[in-house]
Amino acid sequence: MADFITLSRHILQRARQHREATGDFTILLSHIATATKVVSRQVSRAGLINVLGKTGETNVQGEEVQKLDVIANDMLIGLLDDLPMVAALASEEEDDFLPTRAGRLNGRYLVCFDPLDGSTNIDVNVTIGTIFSIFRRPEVGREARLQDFLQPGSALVAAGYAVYGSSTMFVYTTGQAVDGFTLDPGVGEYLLSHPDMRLPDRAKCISANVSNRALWSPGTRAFVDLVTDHAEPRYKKTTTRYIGSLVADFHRNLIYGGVFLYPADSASPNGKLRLLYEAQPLAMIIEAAGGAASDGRRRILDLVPDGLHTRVPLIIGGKADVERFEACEVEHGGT
Ligand code: AHM
Ligand code: MG
Repeated sequence: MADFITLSRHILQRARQHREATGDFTILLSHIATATKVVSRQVSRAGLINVLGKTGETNVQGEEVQKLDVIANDMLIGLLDDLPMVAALASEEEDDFLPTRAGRLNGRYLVCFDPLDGSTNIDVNVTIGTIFSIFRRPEVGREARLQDFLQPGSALVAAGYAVYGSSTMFVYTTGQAVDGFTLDPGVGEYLLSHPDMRLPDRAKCISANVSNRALWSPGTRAFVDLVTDHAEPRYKKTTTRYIGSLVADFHRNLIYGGVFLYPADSASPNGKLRLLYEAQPLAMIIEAAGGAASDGRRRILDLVPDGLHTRVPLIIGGKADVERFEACEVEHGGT
């Protein structure tokens, strides 16, 4: 254990190897990681927060009982607001972006996050997570503008997530490799446990909400049928797994191999998931791990959001599977 690698040490090593050689970037990532540790602790007490919440509007300390996604959002904003290298934040929980207190004029970075992904699973003790991404902003010396956030995912400097499951893990990439860390609650540190995560080239899992089947395009139905019919060698042993927390479904598929889809459908022609907070960061990670991400026709990382909360269809996982999905849409018809 003498030479275990903590997340901070790892970030520093990676930052030295690549473009982001400043201490600023290391401090920023470390703060995001710290925020996820605090959220992890709150998540592990979720049942107690609910119990206390039911007894009244205030807890034993006399504080207002907040929903966990609000707590996570406030935690990230609170920790990042004080960093001079961060100019502004965009959160899935906020209507507008938030210039920071310390870095609004001269901060070089913009941070986007989904503070607690998988909100419907919070109250039932099922894995949830936090997703984040970091952009460099085009110009410093002025307050951030909406336009600064509307960049393609290919411009991301880093992306990652924390997943609050049987253990808490932190996974991130700066584009070259994807590394995973497990939180040792005794030490209070993320320790490197999954170095250089590569997506296995096998389709062990397919993840989709099949209750939307009637709304899917003929192409989406054809793809899901061909996978679950198990006729082709690649899909002989594929199994269906759907948690309903994107970050948890994604994490499992990254380790086992597979494809996740939340496609366009007749009720939601733009899909459900958000380009800025969910699709872009996970697309950066999957590509760095050897996989692919598409909206059904185009590479996710090439898409430019037209607003902070732009939604996008997402097909993400093995390259062969994402290409197959796209081919099915062409052959059988898209939305
Ligand atoms: P959230 O960010 O509010 O939690 O919503 C996004 C979630 C994803 O985590 C998940 O993949 C999807 O919504 C599940 O949607 P559905 O319940 O329609 O299957
Ligand atoms: Mg989400």
